[in-house]
Amino acid sequence: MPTAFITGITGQDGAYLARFLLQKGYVVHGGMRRISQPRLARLESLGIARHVQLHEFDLLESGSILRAIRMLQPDELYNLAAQSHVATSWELPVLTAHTNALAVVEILDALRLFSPGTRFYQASTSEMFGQDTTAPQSEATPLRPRSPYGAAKVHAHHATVNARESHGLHASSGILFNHESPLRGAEFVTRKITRGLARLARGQDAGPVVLGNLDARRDWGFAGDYVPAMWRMLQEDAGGDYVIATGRTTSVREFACLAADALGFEPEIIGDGPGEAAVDRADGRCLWRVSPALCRPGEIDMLQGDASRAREALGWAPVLQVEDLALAMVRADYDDAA
Ligand code: NDP
Ligand code: GDR
Repeated sequence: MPTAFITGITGQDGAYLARFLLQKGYVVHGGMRRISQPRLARLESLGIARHVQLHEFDLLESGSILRAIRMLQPDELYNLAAQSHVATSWELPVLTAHTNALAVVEILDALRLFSPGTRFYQASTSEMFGQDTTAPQSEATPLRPRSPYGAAKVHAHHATVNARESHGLHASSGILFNHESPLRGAEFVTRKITRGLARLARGQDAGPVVLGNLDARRDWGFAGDYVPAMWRMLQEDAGGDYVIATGRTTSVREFACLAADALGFEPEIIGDGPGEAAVDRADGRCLWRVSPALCRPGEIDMLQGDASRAREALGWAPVLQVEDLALAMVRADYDDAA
């Protein structure tokens, strides 16, 4: 049976990828960092916590990386672990650079020395493109990151490409645009919206959802559609770089309206700029409002991906559209809020 090692297995993508690989017959190992209370909720919600082999692992500890690679020598290694919250990266730029860039260099070096036959996947991101790019963005679009998070991911992306070109490693960089699900971390904007509005719909005294830049546009897909693309990259004869995206772009405001509609609210936008809010036409309740404190020091106005290469070379295409995604997320949060 093929073996895979997933860093970040406790995260959104780690959980979906682990389930996908188990269904394909893999022995799945996962790296989990030591915290006061193990975070197995996502693996448990997919019913797979007891089917994966978990190892104590931290990207900030070189020995941990070396030990995992030497011991397991997996057929495939998916590096999904990261400090993944863009806004936090301005607060914790050094930790972000170490976790998202230097640790990847360490993984690649350990693979070169101790397990050169392992196929490697790096979780790259549309944040690498930054502002003022052409749209839609493809593998050929220049990288101009606009956050410490994006800059660290660019370093890791180039390290992955170099490992492939200099050392012949089977190393791929998946440039994934935003992808969400009911397992999305609560601090990311889609889940913040669906959770907050679901609580309001349940009549809980939750108050409006407080948001930052409502004009930002993102290409939002479903995480469950995106993890098979990671696997497909590693089944190719050689590593490569692939954009994974839906090709559609939606503003934060439009996503909030989709989620509100799905819950039976009738949102009406009032005010503008920092004074913008949305109220429910039915009962005048405030659904969301803006707080300038949540706007970022550097924003990317618009991301929209061109996944033509993945479609042609990997036969990959997304299934869920943003409307289905918003509906699935509010349904799950509405049930949770019961
Ligand atoms: P999550 O935030 O849900 O998961 C991140 C994972 O990384 C968690 O398992 C977390 O562990 C782990 N982790 C963080 N720091 C360390 C560390 N020092 N050592 C070991 N593990 C660590 O992210 P996603 O699942 O959404 O994203 C997966 C990857 O894809 C990330 O690299 C992200 O940057 C990238 N990406 C995500 C996109 C998206 O839209 N979701 C789009 C493009 C790229 P713990 O549970 O202990 O916190
Ligand atoms: P992003 O996702 O930064 O694109 O990174 P996030 O959901 O955090 O923000 C998306 C857009 O929404 C705007 N926004 C808010 N964001 C948050 N988190 N909270 C708010 O209240 C809020 N209000 C408005 C943001 O300014 C931004 O424009 C995600 C992560 O998964 C990364 O790891 C990944 O690399 C990229 O997607 C692609």
